[in-house]
Amino acid sequence: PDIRPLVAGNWKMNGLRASAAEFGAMIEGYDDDLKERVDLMICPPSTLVMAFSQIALQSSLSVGGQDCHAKDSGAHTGDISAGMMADSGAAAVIVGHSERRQDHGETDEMVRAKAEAAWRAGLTAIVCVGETEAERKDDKTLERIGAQLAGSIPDGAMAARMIVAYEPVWAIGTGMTPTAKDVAEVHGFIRERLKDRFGEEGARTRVLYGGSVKPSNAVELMAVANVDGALVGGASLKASDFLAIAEAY
Ligand code: G2H
Repeated sequence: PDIRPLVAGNWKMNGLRASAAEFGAMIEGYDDDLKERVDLMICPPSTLVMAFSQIALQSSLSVGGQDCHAKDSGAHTGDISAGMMADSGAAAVIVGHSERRQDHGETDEMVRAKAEAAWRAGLTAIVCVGETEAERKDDKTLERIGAQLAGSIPDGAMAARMIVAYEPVWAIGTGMTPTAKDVAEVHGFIRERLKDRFGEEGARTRVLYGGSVKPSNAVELMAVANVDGALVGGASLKASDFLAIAEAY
């Protein structure tokens, strides 16, 4: 099936109001042609979701959160629910990013509960999976990804509400990227697993590649079979780089 590509920027813990405004001014005028070809999304820190949802009104950008709590409300100091993300203007939320899995001990089960919370709030869940360097060296990549997909994606996933991001942990923020052949192998595997479990919905679910995507490697990575876009970290902070990556489409 024809899948519309998505280039999503993950700002991680970067950006103040001034950077959002600057980014917004740059993105406002982006090429109508580009809008025709690719969807753009920014996932800023929670403090900037509202600011970005204003920017989104002026451009055809959409906005995502970087994480949400698994519960809808309650005594969880410092946490943010999926409903709050939606209320602030987000259309999607990243769950299970390897930095959350590592820094906050998030398990597949927790990620799955967060994805379910995202759906309850009407958000698209962007579920991240990826192997560590040790797992790749041990030839455990597909085994690991298979387990993460099975454990982190809730039953009943539909293409409209679900995005998978493959982010090899060793490629995140390191400047290293897997070869096109390795990306093709993992994305092909993810596609098969999604089809086995969700049928036609799985065939149409977007599978993004993430990990050191930049303007200089975007064309090669985005051309790989079953790569339906990118989740871009560092290079999404600068609007010109972010747009240059989207131009791969
Ligand atoms: C991977 C990616 C964005 P970067 O985490 O999610 O970050 O592009 O900086 O490697």
